[in-house]
Amino acid sequence: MELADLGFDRWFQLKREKLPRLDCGVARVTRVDRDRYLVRNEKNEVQAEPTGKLLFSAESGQDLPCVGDWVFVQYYDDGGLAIIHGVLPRRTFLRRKSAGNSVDYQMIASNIDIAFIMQSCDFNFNLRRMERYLVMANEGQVEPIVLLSKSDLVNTEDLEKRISEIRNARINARVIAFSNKTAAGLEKVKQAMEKGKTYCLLGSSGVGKTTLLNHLLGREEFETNPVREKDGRGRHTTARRQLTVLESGALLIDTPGMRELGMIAVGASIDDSFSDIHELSKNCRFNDCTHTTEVGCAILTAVQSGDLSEDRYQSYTKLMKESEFHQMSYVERRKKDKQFGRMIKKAMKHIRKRKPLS
Ligand SMILES: Nc1nc2c(ncn2[C@@H]2O[C@H](COP(=O)(O)OP(=O)(O)OP(=O)(O)O)[C@@H](O)[C@H]2O)c(=O)[nH]1
Ligand SMILES: [Mg+2]
Ligand SMILES: [Zn+2]
Repeated sequence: MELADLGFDRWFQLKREKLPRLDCGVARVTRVDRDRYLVRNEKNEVQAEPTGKLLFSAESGQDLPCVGDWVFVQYYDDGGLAIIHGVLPRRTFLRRKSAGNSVDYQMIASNIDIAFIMQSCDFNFNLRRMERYLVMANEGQVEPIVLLSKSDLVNTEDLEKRISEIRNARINARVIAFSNKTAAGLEKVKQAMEKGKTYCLLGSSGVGKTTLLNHLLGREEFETNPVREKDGRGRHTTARRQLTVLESGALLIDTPGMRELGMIAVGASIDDSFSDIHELSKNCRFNDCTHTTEVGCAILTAVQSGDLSEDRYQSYTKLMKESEFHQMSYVERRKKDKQFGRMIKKAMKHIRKRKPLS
């Protein structure tokens, strides 16, 4: 295997040449398990550890290696152990807001050519969620393809309805419906993948990401589990992100199903995902229009006249609000939280006064 088969192309070659690390080889991170890594080189996959310097100089999680990264390595133990000295620049990335209080990002994967945003045709189908994943891909310069899995669970009519809902929401990404069960559409998924290119599976737990990976591998290598019967939710079977080389030569990263998408991007990429709304906003009377109450707001006018669907308007404002919230510092957030808490308290008092609890 050559590094090119793992996705190392001219772009990375040029980056490498600019960095004076003649004493190091390069390898690709295929798996991260806390501070233990697996990297793959021309010959094999080996355990790897970052240097203390790399660990301590990292200002945030984003500075540490993630799945898909190209890293500078030195080998020990006859090539059985790799020490990671640094991360090559990332061409593209997928990241989300970290859980908890700090204003920080968690890397999901890097150097991805196409993100497969997967939703199953049954309970999991949700346009708002889809939009969030699209924003995430967009922010990291990753091309998205929407995969609708479990097409065997709905009839043709319902499937078409889902697809037209996606189109009505002005989502222009390519959509492929498929079934792991009947293999319908699977050929299209395969055709969308090229040798040496990297793909990442994203989506809720239980939508069938790992089942698809096994299918493309032609063997049941990775664990899958049935969804819960009562609500169709998955059981969070996959615990780690992992890059696998498929028979076809394409590279596929499977990820654990995400609980919620706390990831919110910067305004610019929201505008990209809502380009129709962004266009409208240029006609608002005020430059700093918040598109919520202003007179002369072109977006509100479009909603009123029915040119813009109310649903789409709402998901836009919701995303904007969250994005503003996430970009605030921790202190600002606490303040806002408190203000919000006070507001609720006041409102509750008011309600109780008018309608005494019995
Ligand atoms: N009917 C039907 N079931 C499917 C299909 N694809 C996957 N499943 C089933 O859905 C369940 C969950 O599949 P997984 O592949 O484990 O889901 P996952 O997305 O990897 O979930 P996490 O690893 O938890 O994120 C398994 O029981 C699969 O057999 C499909 O196309 N149709
Ligand atoms: Mg899985
Ligand atoms: Zn406006």
